[in-house]
Order: sequence, then C-alpha cells, then structure tokens
Amino acid sequence: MSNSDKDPIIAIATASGRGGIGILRLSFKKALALNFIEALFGSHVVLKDRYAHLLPFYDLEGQILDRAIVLYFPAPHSYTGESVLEIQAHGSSVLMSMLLRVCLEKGRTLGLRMAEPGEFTKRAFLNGQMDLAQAEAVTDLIDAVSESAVQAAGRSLSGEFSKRIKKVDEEVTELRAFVEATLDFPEEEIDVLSSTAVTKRLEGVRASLVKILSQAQQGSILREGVTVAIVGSPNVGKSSLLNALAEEEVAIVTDIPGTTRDRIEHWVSLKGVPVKMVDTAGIRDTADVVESKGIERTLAEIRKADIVLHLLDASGQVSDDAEVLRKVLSEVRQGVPLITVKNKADLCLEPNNTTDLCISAKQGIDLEALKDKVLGVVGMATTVDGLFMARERHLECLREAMEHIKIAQEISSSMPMPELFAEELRLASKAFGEILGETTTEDLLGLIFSKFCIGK
Ligand SMILES: Nc1nc2c(ncn2[C@@H]2O[C@H](COP(=O)(O)OP(=O)(O)OP(=O)(O)O)[C@@H](O)[C@H]2O)c(=O)[nH]1
Ligand SMILES: [Mg+2]
Repeated sequence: MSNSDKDPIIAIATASGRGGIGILRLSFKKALALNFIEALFGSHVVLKDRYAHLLPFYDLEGQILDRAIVLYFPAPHSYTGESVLEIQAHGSSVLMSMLLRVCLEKGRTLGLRMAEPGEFTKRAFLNGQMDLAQAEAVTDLIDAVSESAVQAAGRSLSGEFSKRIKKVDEEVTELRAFVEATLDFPEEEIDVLSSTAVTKRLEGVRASLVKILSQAQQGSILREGVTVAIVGSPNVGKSSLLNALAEEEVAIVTDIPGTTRDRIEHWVSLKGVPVKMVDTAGIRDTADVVESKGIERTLAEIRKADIVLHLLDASGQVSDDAEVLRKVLSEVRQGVPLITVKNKADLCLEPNNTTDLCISAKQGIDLEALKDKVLGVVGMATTVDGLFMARERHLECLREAMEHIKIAQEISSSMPMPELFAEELRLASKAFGEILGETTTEDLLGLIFSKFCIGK
C-alpha cells in the first residue's frame, strides 16, 4: 500500500552525528493528539500548547532513555499545519535512533510511520502554510553554499519571490477579464485589443516579467553555482591561479610543464557567488600516456563548463602550442563565455596593449579584476543583495509565460481576436500557477519533495 498524505509521520529532524541536541518530530491529525501524547508519554501527561515540558522518555520495558523537552503545536499553528510534537533529546545518533524506534513502536497502533524525504514540508504546502516556491526555498536555504545564497533563499522563503509572481499574475488576470468582458459586446471588439490601454498594460506585464526573469536567473546562479574551467598550455600558471583564488594550496605547482595530470576542483565564493574552479592538465602535443589522458579530461571539462577561462603566459617564457589550443578551444559549447587572461604580469616588461586582462597569480596582482570579470559574464557583477532564490524549474515557467505574453502582444497588434488573446493570457497565468504550485501535477510535486532531506 502506498503512503498517504494523512498518515501520522515521524522523523529525526536534526542532522545525524554528535550534537548537543537532537530533535524528533511527529506530525498527525489533530484528532489523534491525545492518543499520541498518551502513547508516548503516558496517560497522566497533559501538554500545554506551545509550551516547553521537561519529560522523561521511557522505552518499551519502562527504562528511562532520556529526559527530553517536549513541545506540542496543535493544528493549524505548526510547520505542517497538522498537529506537531517535537521531542528534543540529547544529540547522540544512537540515542536518536533508539528514540525513533521506540516512538514507532509506541505509535504503531495509531498508524505512525517514518516520514518520506520532504514530507513535513509537503504537508505544509498541501495545508496551505506556504506555496510551492516557498517550500522549495526551505531546502534551498538548508543547502545554501554561501551567505548570499542563504539571504536569497530566506527572501524566497518569506514569500518575496511568490509576491512578485502573484503581482504580475494579477495584472495578467485583470487584463484578461477586461478583454473577456468585451467578448459580450462584439461590436466593440475591434477597438479593444489595439487600444492603448491594453497595449500599455501588456507592455507593463512584459517589462515586469523581464525583470523577474533576470533576477530569478541571478538567484538560480546562487543556488547552482557557476563552473569555471581554467585551461591553457602547460606552465602558464593555472594551478597557481586556482590556489590564489582558493587562498590555499589545493593543487601542486612546479616549474615543470605538465605538472597537473588530473582535474582538480575547488569551490570558492566570489563576492558571495559560489563558483567551482576547475584546474586542468595543460594542453600540448604529448606522447606521455598519463598526460594524454589528463588532456582528454581537460577537453571534457571545457565541454561541461559554464565559463572557460583561457590562461596565457604574458612573460613570453611559455611558447603556446597555438594549433593545439585552437583545436581545444573549439570544444567550447555555444553560448559559453570564453575569457582570455594573461598571467605572470610581474614578469611582463612590455605594457599590456590588448584588451585581455593581465594578472599575476603568484603575486596576487589584479585578481579582483579577474573576479569581477568572471562575475560580469554571468550577470552577477553588480550587488547580489536583494536577490531571491530561484530554480531552473521557475526559470522555465517564467520563460513560458513570457512566450505567451509575446504572442498576446502579436495578436493585439495584428489580429482582432480577443478569444485567442485571452487564451494566451490564460496560459501565462497557468505558468505562474506552476511556480506557486497551484497548477502543479502530483508527479512533479513528488519529484520536487523527494529531493528534500528526511525530517524536513
Ligand atoms: N613570476 C610568476 N610566476 C608564476 C606566476 N604564476 C605561476 N608562476 C610560476 O609558473 C610555474 C608554473 O605554474 P603552475 O601553476 O604549476 O602552472 P600550470 O599552468 O598549472 O602548469 P601545468 O600543471 O603543468 O599545466 C610555477 O613555477 C609558478 O610558480 C606569476 O604570476 N608570476
Ligand atoms: Mg597545473
């Protein structure tokens, strides 16, 4: 039998491992509250709403396992919108699994089962405590890899992203209602679509969407991060650059060409944006089997990267194998920015009269400019404050909505067909609804929540 959204559920909410406190959480229908309190703590126990009680917790044989802080949140004033019991015990992973096992045993007759990943949040969503974009922000907050990502996820969680979506959806819906109202008066049809009121409002919707889309795109970069492959001839200083940006000795650096054989990745935070820097084997013609394999990996990295950073030697000491490099750089996927940077500026006697950035990985010269350049090509150069977190799924919905708005614009400027116009607006609204989870299918919901951690 498959699990139901109505079953009482339990999970350990805290991360496994040693910790001061470990928390178990149960969620169930309000009608079962007294039964659960009795089953877990005994018939004499009465719990006040949202009040911290210190209670002994016994195993099935009546042995005390721990004294725990117990909180009872009656429905609907809880995370899930159901009634919730929270048991805060000492954070030992063994103790936590014992408590979990005993709770499952004691709650067996009440139908208690282990929660699936994300099931608490799924219930919060199903019970209207939050919309889907907010629910997704919960796990984005937990998974955030930088301070900016935390802030952005927090903003989405508090509903800022959803509010923006709702606002533009409202504009679309009003406009649709306005046009649909005229369908009842066919003699006025022709004027309505091309009227300045409609074109202006539609243009306003498009402008709002452009803005939301660009901010959502930035937000999704905070979530997913950016992968930068550092490539170039041997000895140009790729590994030195990785170390300089990582501010630690991640990769081996020597003056022997062909030092790096394998790809070495390291996450760095560039002004709050998570960036995965990938150092690669220097590219040249070689008979060395190991080095060749390394260079094959370099090619694979070039194909995978969001940005390719092509490092050159500014000192003239490394003669680039231009032919090999040209071939290699033709591997760069279409639309992926290629940044050419010269290294060893400190050894460079002539002034840099190209537009290429000239840095020194070893001396730390102009690394800030390099960071700005990297952030610039992904549209993150300006401040990342005030962003909200978004996912690829949201971007797809926004792009779809945008398509429908564009078609509506074409219709309004060329054909007097209010039905078609209204239909495009309806489809745009549907795309917004998918972001918020109003029109999302059960399968997609399952997929989204299955990516959560257990206990959330
Ligand atoms: N003077 C100077 N030397 C540098 C600079 N950056 C790197 N080097 C030196 O250049 C040599 C090669 O540096 P690596 O970082 O190992 O070069 P690489 O591109 O990773 O080389 P492979 O792994 O062989 O492909 C080392 O001796 C570094 O100390 C720089 O900015 N200035
Ligand atoms: Mg190297």
